[in-house]
Amino acid sequence: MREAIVHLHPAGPLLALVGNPNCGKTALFNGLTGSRQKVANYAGVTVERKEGRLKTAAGKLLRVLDLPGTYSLYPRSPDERVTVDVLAGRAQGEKRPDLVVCVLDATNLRRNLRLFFSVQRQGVPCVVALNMSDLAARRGIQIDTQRLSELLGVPVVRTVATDGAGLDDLRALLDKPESWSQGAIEAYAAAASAEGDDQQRINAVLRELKLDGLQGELPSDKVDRVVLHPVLGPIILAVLLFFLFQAVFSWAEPPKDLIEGAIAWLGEQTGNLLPEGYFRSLVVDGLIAGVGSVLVFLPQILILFFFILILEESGYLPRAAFLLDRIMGSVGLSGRSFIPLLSSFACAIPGIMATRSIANPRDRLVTILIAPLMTCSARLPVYALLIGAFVPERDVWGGIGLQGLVLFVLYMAGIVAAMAVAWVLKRFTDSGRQVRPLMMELPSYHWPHLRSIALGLWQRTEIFVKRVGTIILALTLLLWLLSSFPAPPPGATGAPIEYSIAGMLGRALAVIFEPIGFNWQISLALVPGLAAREIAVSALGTVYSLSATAEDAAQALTPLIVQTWSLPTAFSLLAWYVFAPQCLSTIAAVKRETNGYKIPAIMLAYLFALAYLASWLTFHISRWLIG
Ligand SMILES: Nc1nc2c(ncn2[C@@H]2O[C@H](COP(=O)(O)OP(=O)(O)OP(=O)(O)O)[C@@H](O)[C@H]2O)c(=O)[nH]1
Ligand SMILES: [Mg+2]
Repeated sequence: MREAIVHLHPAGPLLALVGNPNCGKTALFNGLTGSRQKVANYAGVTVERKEGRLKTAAGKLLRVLDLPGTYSLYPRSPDERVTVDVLAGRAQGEKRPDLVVCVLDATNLRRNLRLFFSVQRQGVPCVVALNMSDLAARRGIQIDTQRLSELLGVPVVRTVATDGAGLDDLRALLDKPESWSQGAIEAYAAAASAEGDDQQRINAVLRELKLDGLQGELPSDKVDRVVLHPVLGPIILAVLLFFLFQAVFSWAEPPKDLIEGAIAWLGEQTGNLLPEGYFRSLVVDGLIAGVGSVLVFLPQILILFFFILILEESGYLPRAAFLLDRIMGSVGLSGRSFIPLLSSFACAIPGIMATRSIANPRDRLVTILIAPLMTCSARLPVYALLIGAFVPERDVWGGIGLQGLVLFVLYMAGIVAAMAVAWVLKRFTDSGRQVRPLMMELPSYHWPHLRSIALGLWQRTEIFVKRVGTIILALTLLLWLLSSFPAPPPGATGAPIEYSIAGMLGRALAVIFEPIGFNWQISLALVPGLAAREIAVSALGTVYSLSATAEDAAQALTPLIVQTWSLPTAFSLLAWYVFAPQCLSTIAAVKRETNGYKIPAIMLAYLFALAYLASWLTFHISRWLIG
């Protein structure tokens, strides 16, 4: 065990952050390394190893690993395995850490110390970051860090990861390897002791620190009596979600109008400035009409994320998982799947990654298969465009807008379909019938920090604008190219696009999509939409801008589709977007997570079949109803 004593190599030692889920490891990691990894108030946010760099007070460079949280060194889920493997030096392409910063939640030492002793027994040098010390202090929990350090045999630093308190002390500690190696020697002695003795040691530590009598009601318990109430709880959840969808439409209106106006003005000015020709068409029809039509939806996306961020930070999400556990149980899932599914509202890919915290392999697979049915934020521009164009802006009842209601229904359609698919899958798998009680930690409620919400929204804006500026721009321009060439023969009538490659492709595809009510422009727009769903909007922007014959070329997209599409066509396209696997990166993520082509192939097939069926039904039923 002598080799456990650390030598600082100039190449840079490796430091790993280890601790229970939700104790603040990632917040600490971000503070130490200046990274911006995701932090949220529920267990299982970090599901893979993340690396960063840190400079100590003396200027030494260290590599730092942020790891998924774990309760013990006996992994039950894929994410916990990552941490255990790194600690044991089994992780691929990674040496065993030279130092572990064991992050302990000061408000819950009893449970957190259990992991600490297991880590110490591994013989890796250890220091303790006593995090959440602000919350502990507020609850009257006073911990004598000096005494704790003596009892554990390792240095203890008090930290508040969210505001950076204690980080300097921690950095200073990293320059003194002689102080942490002491822990390793003690750990050697302790290694002889059995696992079963840990409980006694924990009790002894808590007794010494006079923390053993600590119990009593927490502020969170009071809130939970209302939020987890069997009747009130689900009502609060429903109201919350409903309010969210209303807000997406009503709050977004002013900024959306502003952006729309700016883009229209830009198109007009540029159109007047540039001489007639291909270049003007590229800029006005491709760039401004295409890309601009997606950019308009930024406010709505930000409002959605504003709500998601607040839900994540407050600690409400695991509560919602508990409320829905019964319902999810009836379709063979547990509340465990709730957070991965909710994350899929942002994007299916992080949602699919989040399933790594699900211990049961069958549950994990079913959750992966239904995650794409959750309405991701890339669908929002498509939904918002169609709703804005075809659903009148009026109140249904007492301030509830029809547009928000339709959006709510679309989200619900995805959720209901996901539950139905899970239920069908349950019929085919035996283990789906087992009852698995939900064991999930309820974190204490936190007030969301305004700063981290603002930062989160800023990150979202960056992601969106980057998407618009790269993939959406590139594909829109490609589509413009395909739509403009070859040029129509001299003396041809009609819009030039009809003679182009894109025009021909669109008409060929329309054969497949005609039965569900799509015209050739829509069929064409679906193709680049496979790379990113929103591209369908910019593609329609470009295609329609080019299809417009004479003077009305600079018109916005909405009035154009209102004039040319029937209501059943619009509804059918909405139904298509609820189900269709219009996203290649999701398929790639599923392949990665399931190690093969089988599951992604099954997923593609069932989603396409569902989409076609749903659109066909929607188209024909609404045509029959409308007449
Ligand atoms: N008040 C307070 N909140 C904190 C502190 N450290 C972290 N938090 C909050 O605690 C929650 C959990 O923080 P994370 O950094 O995501 O926790 P984690 O240990 O990485 O969690 P997993 O990745 O799920 O294992 C977030 O809401 C943070 O904002 C702290 O010292 N004080
Ligand atoms: Mg984390």
